[in-house]
Amino acid sequence: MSDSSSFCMLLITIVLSLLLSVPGAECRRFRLPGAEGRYLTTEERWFNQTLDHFAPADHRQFKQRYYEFLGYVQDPQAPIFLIIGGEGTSRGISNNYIAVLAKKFGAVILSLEHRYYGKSSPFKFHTTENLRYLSSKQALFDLAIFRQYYQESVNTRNNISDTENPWFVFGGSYSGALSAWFRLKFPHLTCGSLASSAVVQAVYNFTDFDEQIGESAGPECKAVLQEISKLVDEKLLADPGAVKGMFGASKLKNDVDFLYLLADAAVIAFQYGNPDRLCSPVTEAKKTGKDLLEAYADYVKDYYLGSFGATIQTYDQENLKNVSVGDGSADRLWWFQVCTEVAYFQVAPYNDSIRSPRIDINYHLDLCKNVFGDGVYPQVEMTNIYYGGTKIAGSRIIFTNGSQDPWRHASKQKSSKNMPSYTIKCHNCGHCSDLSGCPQSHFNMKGSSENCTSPEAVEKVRAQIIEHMDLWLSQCQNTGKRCTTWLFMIII
Ligand SMILES: *[C@@H]1O[C@H](CO)[C@@H](O)[C@H](O)[C@H]1NC(C)=O
Ligand SMILES: *[C@@H]1O[C@H](CO)[C@@H](O)[C@H](O)[C@H]1NC(C)=O
Ligand SMILES: *[C@@H]1O[C@H](CO)[C@@H](O)[C@H](O)[C@H]1NC(C)=O
Ligand SMILES: *[C@@H]1O[C@H](CO)[C@@H](O)[C@H](O)[C@H]1NC(C)=O
Ligand SMILES: *[C@@H]1O[C@H](CO)[C@@H](O)[C@H](O)[C@H]1NC(C)=O
Ligand SMILES: *[C@@H]1O[C@H](CO)[C@@H](O)[C@H](O)[C@H]1NC(C)=O
Ligand SMILES: CC(=O)N[C@H]1CO[C@H](CO)[C@@H](O)[C@@H]1O
Repeated sequence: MSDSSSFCMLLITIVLSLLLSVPGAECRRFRLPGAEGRYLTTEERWFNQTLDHFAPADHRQFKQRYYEFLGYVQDPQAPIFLIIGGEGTSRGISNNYIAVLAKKFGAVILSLEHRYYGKSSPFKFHTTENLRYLSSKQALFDLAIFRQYYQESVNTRNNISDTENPWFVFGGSYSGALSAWFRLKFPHLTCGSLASSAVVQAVYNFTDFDEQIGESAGPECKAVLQEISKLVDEKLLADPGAVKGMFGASKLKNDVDFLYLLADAAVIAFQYGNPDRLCSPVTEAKKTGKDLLEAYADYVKDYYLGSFGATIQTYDQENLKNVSVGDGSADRLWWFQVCTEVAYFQVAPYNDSIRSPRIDINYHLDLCKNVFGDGVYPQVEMTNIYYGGTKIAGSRIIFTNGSQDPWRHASKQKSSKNMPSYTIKCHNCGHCSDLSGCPQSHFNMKGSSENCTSPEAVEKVRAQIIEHMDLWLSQCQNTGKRCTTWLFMIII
């Protein structure tokens, strides 16, 4: 780097740190409560997308939804931030930490809904046959085609050709993996990637998941959770109706569906940064000799099924068989991706598990078969061969993970050349805390870290994200122009 460009970088860095305020991608495995008014835009736009990118003779298309926000743009050469939609409905561009970054870099923000989810479904019915174009590979190609289309339309608008804006892609969780994979498979189409809590490693037998819950809970809470699990297992054998009734889950015919609900209810406290909401009442009940099952049932009903917004149907295999397209479709769609590509089967470890040992590999395989039919099986090895798993050979990808998040064991947790990895360590740092704060929520405007037990831990990683983005974007910018633009912006 020349002296003048270092000086330029220094100036930019100073200005950026002055402009710094605080923290989002869709980063969720479960529905979060509605968040009206928390979006930069919810104005829908549509794009004609190819249904099957791998069959040149098939010209079928479908309408894919996207969002566009231009409110921070000052310059036609502005970076373009593409937020990758994940396994849920995409309702707009959230006002999370990505918005903060976009403002800082004067970027265009785009967000493309994932095929099949929300309003971007190619079909009226999600039969197994119709789901065959639902895969991460097709989704990455969607992003590439969309990116080309948008760049061309920008050039047409500006009456220029042969110019490319620097693109940067973002995602969290599954879409965090897509963000890393997009940079890997289409490096010429994006300058860099932020892959927050990115589950890049497909895992068949995901025992680390339950083990992390134990670690995040700490020995005291873990022991109580284990005791609760044993009690539920015993009661389930003696009187399944009674114990399901306690949790308001009588609808669940399959006992293990019910056990999965109870396991997830505990997971979510740690994944989304609310550990004390679970551990305080159950350890208190243990100390005071109160009924442990009742204490847990209260937590599940008040918090998990209550304010958090999870539903019983999500766990009901009968409901997962419903092929109608509707609000609940995401559950079936995500299970299809799980059952074909990535597994992440959250099984009980052989020893010392928190969840019931009845949640095993066979439960998952039976679910895949029951819900989608014979022959649906996760091609975990193929997925890891195709993308590289944690040995992904990409560049300019930032990986972040939250210390308490069980999903981090499917992420890349070690830095390597040109792919820095950061762990945000704090008592309630979970899934995508870098983008959405703690407890992780769309309600944290600009991704505020104020309620993280260590906001400094979050801000430190954010400062590192900015440093990498700044360097990479400047490397991708057409020579020289950028610094002038920034200086110009400082003056005004
Ligand atoms: C998308 O396709 C439809 C039907 O073929 C067509 O009417 C529409 O103009 C297309 N939209 C765009 C943006 O190309
Ligand atoms: C675009 O550029 C062409 C060629 O330079 C010129 O003739 C035309 O008027 C321009 N159009 C607009 C809208 O600027
Ligand atoms: C799953 O992994 C655990 C721990 O690594 C191991 O004990 C168990 O045998 C594995 N189960 C299967 C079905 O591969
Ligand atoms: C299937 O899903 C649709 C759309 O969400 C819903 O209207 C319908 O009631 C469901 N069918 C059953 C049997 O639950
Ligand atoms: C099972 O877990 C307990 C508690 O962590 C440990 O003390 C014990 O050694 C483990 N047993 C085996 C066979 O790994
Ligand atoms: C942090 O917690 C306080 C107290 O519960 C609450 O009033 C505030 O809105 C929270 N901040 C964020 C960003 O969620
Ligand atoms: C880059 C980084 O800090 N990675 C850490 C992620 O978490 C694992 C498990 O705690 C650590 O071993 C890594 O060092």
